[in-house]
Amino acid sequence: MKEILERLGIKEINSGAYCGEWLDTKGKIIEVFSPIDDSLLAKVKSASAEDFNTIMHKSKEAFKTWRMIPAPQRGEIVRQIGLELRKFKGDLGKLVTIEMGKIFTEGLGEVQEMIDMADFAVGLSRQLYGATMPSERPLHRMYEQWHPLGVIGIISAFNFPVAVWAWNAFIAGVCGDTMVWKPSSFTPLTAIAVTNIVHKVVERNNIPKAIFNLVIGPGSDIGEKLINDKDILLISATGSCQMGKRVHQAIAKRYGRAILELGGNNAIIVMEDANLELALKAVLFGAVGTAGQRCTTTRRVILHEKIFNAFAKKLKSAYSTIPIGDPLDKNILMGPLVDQSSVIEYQNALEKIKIQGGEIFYGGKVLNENVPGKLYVQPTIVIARNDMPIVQDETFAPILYLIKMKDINEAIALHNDVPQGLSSSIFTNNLQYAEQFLSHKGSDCGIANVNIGTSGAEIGGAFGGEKETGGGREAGSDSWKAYMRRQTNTINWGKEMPLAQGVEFDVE
Ligand code: UN1
Repeated sequence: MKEILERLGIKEINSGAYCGEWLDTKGKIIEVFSPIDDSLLAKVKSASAEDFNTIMHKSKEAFKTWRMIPAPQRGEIVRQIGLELRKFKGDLGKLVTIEMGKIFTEGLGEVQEMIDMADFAVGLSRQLYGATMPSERPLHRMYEQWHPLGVIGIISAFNFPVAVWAWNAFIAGVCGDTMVWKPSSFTPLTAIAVTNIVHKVVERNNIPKAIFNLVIGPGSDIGEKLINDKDILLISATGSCQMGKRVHQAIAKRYGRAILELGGNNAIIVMEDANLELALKAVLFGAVGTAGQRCTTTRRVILHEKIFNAFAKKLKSAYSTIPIGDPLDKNILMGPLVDQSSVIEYQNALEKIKIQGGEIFYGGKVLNENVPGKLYVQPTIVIARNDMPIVQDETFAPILYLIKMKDINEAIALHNDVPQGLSSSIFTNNLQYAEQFLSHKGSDCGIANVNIGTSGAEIGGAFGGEKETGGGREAGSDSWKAYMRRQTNTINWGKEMPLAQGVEFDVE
């Protein structure tokens, strides 16, 4: 453990501000504890207002040079970061597990997601295409080009402490932006480790140093500065719907741009003809994986009445065999929640479930035996109705609601009847059901799958969702466009001055 921290450059007390160099920060000390056993991992001296200003200043200066470096050369820097990440995959994956509690295979998967993102961004650095469109005027050429935007802000959550940064940072990097990253206060060490890896690459290349910057501090202080700074032209924020609303309002006030990736209330519909074994596997990973702390976690299973009892029974018996404990142990499938407030949220949700008429079908207890710490809970199955207020909310814990339906129309109606719209899926072998689910009158989510679960999306697609999920898209496809400034250019290479739409304005 000590060696891992050392290899990743984590000291006993770490600076919480980086802009090409680590600043001698002046803010409050954050103590970082492992949710596994409550042990103290290290301390971070958070950034002060002055440190934040230094970062902003350097970041804006760096942008002036970085934007003029050809995109494929910017891609080369991201390629080198990807190579370094490959070297540190084991250590960084382990630190993810130690700092936020997901099981080690998921910690490794998260670093792999960063590596995949780096590869994607390197290719993208040669494909920032703009379109050419026919001008309606003779001897005119019209086209669009994409310019770097400026300094962008990245606010990431504890549950994907490094991958979500990579989604944003590698795309923004090849797009020619510089950036300021504010990680969750639960997971500053992985952010410092990643920044140390980036630093190696920045140091050995002849590029401005303050491209991939980091600022650590409380949301109420540093977070507020970030979202209100008019020089940050885009904020990409991941977190709860409440946080997103605050961020969005602050950004709207100053005409900034936002990519919001907020809460989900993801459901799997299981039709009467579905392969139940397949559906069971997907529900288990979706609901129990990462201890229910993904934005893509499966929170509702909408079951056809004909298979409701059979599926619920199978699920219950699978839940009873899930090994819970130290997430570094490879036999364990579910680790702890991230902190005490999450455990309290889990307990409060269970109280509300009872009051609102839900039936706790399995689980519902905080574990205090045979686990190494205080943050372990039982994954929980609840038989519920979709319109219960608690079901409409995202509780960031492993609580799964089973909801009964009688046909595909009711299934889709229930599915869409929540405020959030991130990820969704249907299990069926019936082509008509599947296509209806994917059609304009089907799932209203940003992600809709057939015969695979709601979580664990690949980076190649655009990631994000609708309604209170915030509408942003990150990672693959053409998500990069939000990180750039589109410019439409029309060039007259003739000797006349014709006007568009046939307007005549000739002075005699
Ligand atoms: C998140 O929980 O914020 O699709 C992101 C998934 C992961 C990303 C989740 N690739 O579950």
